[in-house]
Amino acid sequence: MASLLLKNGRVVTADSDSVCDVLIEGEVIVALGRNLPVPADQTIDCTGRIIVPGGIDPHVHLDMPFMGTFSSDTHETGTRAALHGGTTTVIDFVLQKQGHSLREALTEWQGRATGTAVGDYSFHMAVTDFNPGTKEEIKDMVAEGITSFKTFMAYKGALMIDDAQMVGLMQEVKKYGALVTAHATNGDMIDTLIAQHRAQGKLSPLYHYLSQPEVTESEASGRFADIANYTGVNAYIVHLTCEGALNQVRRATERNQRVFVETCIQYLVLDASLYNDEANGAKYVMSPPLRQKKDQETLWAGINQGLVQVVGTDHCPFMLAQKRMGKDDFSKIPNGHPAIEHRMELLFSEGVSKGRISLQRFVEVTSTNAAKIFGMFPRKGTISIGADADLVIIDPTKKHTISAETHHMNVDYSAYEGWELTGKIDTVLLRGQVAVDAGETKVGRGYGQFIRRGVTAF
Ligand code: DUC
Ligand code: ZN
Ligand code: ZN
Ligand code: ZN
Repeated sequence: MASLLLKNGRVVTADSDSVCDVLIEGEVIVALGRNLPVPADQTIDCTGRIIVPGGIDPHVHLDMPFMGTFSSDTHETGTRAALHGGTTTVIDFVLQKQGHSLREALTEWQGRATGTAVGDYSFHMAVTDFNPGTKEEIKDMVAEGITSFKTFMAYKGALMIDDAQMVGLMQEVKKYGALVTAHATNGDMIDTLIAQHRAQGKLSPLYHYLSQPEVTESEASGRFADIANYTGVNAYIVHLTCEGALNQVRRATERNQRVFVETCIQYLVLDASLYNDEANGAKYVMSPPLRQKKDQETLWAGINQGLVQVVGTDHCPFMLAQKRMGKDDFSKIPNGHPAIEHRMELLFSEGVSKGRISLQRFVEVTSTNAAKIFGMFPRKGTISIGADADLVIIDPTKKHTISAETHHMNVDYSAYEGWELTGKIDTVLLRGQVAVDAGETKVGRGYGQFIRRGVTAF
């Protein structure tokens, strides 16, 4: 079996931080320690560099049918771009079609990802039509290693479920110790505001933002937490963006409930002033929309308070030509923004390098917490003997600039064009293989494996 030795790096996990060597045999880590006296087939000198667990992005939409088109990254291009940014595992969303079974949807998504993904992947099952047939299928999905069930409280007519379905789904999912996640925004209220703005001829991207005020998210977040508390199911709010919503989670903790919270990198570093630029606003049309500076401060604080456990991306890229579908009407702009490649470097630069979060928090929110919440720990999410050798080697002082000219995502703009970052990912290992080195991809189409998950152990 091929062996690989990482010499003398600063190895950081959620609960340790020390300079040591990491020995890998085949796909897994077999030894950790100072000056390991082993001859290996290959050695990488990591002196002066940081080694963290491979990133896990639990919120990506690859090749997803949405708003009359498909997100532009496939499982191949999206997972390859993820690897370039240190994310070795992604969790993508399978969407049940209303009136159809979960199994049908899963088969369709397996057809897209199997043999094409470059990085490791798993699936959440988005339940868009909870009926007696779906209820029977929950157990079946858990047996497939799909242990998280996504709900949309918005996008009525396509994805949204109502509260009656939410209660039923939670009661069923709880039986298996699995997790219910939510896009927690009030779909009826948003649809009303969209209709009002359109009727008034208010059609620019700014009105996307103004159709989803903070209350639409805080109300739904509170409602989701309340129903989850009643049913006792493990609950997780995806892409939480704002102070009002986080305060609903804070309120839930006062009755000793735990609601997991994910935010996404864009909500930490971008704000709603971008919607004032009519020409470029569509690039930032996503749901929920970007918020205010005060919300960014709330989210950074939430990370440090342990209330926000995960930083994902909601990666859902669309080409500029797709974004132009909504050039005369914000409600027709496909919602989503590209970030799968830059989540870790952006968080490292804006968070760790700028002193907002510690390196260990960085590891927790980019990898370890997602591994625990989504049932992949300790195979994924840490650096320990027996774990998959998914490792990221970072030069903490190297500077580089983000550009669509050099990124690997299949999208013709960058939401972060020209941003200069401090800290660069030099090398990425996935299951013991050098997957990316010095900007080159070293593993091919189909290297990525489906990761069968267990239940939450956090
Ligand atoms: N929000 C987005 O911006 N895109 C995909 C789905 C979603 O909820
Ligand atoms: Zn069918
Ligand atoms: Zn969403
Ligand atoms: Zn999403």
